[in-house]
Amino acid sequence: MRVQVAIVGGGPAGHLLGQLLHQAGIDAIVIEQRSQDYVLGRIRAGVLEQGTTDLLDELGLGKRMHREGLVHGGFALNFGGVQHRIDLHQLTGGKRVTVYGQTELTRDLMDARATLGLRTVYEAEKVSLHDFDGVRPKVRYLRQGVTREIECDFIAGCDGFHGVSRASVPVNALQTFERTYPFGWLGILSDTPPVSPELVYANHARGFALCSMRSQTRSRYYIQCPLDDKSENWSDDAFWDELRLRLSPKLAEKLVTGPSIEKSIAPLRSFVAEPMRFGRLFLAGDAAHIVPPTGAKGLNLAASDVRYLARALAAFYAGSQAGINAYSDTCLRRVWKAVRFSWWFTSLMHKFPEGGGFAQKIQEAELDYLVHSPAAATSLAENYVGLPL
Ligand code: RFL
Ligand code: PHB
Repeated sequence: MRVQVAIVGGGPAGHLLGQLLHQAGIDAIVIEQRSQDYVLGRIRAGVLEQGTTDLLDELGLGKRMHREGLVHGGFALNFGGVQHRIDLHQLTGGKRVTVYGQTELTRDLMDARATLGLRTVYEAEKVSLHDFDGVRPKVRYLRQGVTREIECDFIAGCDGFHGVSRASVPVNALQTFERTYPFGWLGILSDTPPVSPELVYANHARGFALCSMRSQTRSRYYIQCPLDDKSENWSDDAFWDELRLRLSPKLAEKLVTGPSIEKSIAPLRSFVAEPMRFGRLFLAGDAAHIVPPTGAKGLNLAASDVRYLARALAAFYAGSQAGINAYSDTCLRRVWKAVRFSWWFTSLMHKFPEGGGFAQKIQEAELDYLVHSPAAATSLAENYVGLPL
């Protein structure tokens, strides 16, 4: 089989790119190693920047998001027993974020792909990438015992942090930058009303906590936990008790608890691979970079990467190589700013085992500065809603 672009990975990056390429009249196939249900079963991001919601609108896929998503003009910082609101809308001249789960966004993209009759291969095994240093790259995979080969002009590596795309680039052609953090996030999903109408990020001597949501009746909560912890070690009651301890008493009082419908631990990491292009292979989304979830940037970065990539490929087919040549540098300028912000917000909000009293005092001073200095709050707000594309 022959296509113009083979997209490896059917997460949000791969599916968004598929839709953008279709809109540009470029023929693509999505090759995903898991089943559709498995991909939709992963509970991940919740907050979309305006640039991401605009992208969905440009694709004509924003209808359900506008109906069911929750538009937020602010969020809260909870520390020292008190809650402070960061007014995103006012501080950024009218910008907002939308709470709409990654699962829902991916479902909308999958449905659109199916309706348009665009090709997606699920449960592709042993996916491998070939000849992308030349002009006729190939992707091979095994499906139902048969090996298939797809010949293409370009490969888009949208297969996440553990995928095969980045791993296929010769090691000496990539430079990687990494920071791991000495803790993880234990997350819980429950069919209970959110404790607050807007997200709450809490800094507490016992560790970070985040109150988020998926709808008016479904909540998503996280607490910082040790890296070697296991979700099985946490009963629902133990989770709720610990969360309550990390929130101001007034907020803790309002917490409605119930059985968890999902509970899992995610490690935190900052990682960037440079450049994001090798020959005719382009890396996009988590395949190229990871940020800790504190700034809610990962999915949004994946969306901005594929937006640049789709434009670059459209320009290529219209006769210009300028876009594909600039792809990596253009993405990385934005990526590094999000990496910086996510690292900074993570450092500000978490308890670091090695930090001690000094680190705690510095965090308290910075939080106090943030909520009393419009200049500091504006910097936080403009990064949170998303830097310009
Ligand atoms: P994904 O979502 O990992 O999708 C990659 C897809 O590739 C498939 N794959 C392969 N396919 C073929 N062959 C192979 N060899 C393959 N290997 C892997 C995988 O099965 C998968 O389907 O990457 P993508 O598309 O780049 O999307 C990135 C986002 O998923 C990620 O950045 C966000 O979820 C990060 N994130 C958040 N981002 C936000 O913007 N806002 C948030 O509020 C937010 N919260 C979060 C998050 C991530 C979290 N976790 C669990 C890491 C909260 C959490 C807890
Ligand atoms: C989420 O709802 O899953 C979520 C929200 C904000 C974050 C991270 C995760 O910063």
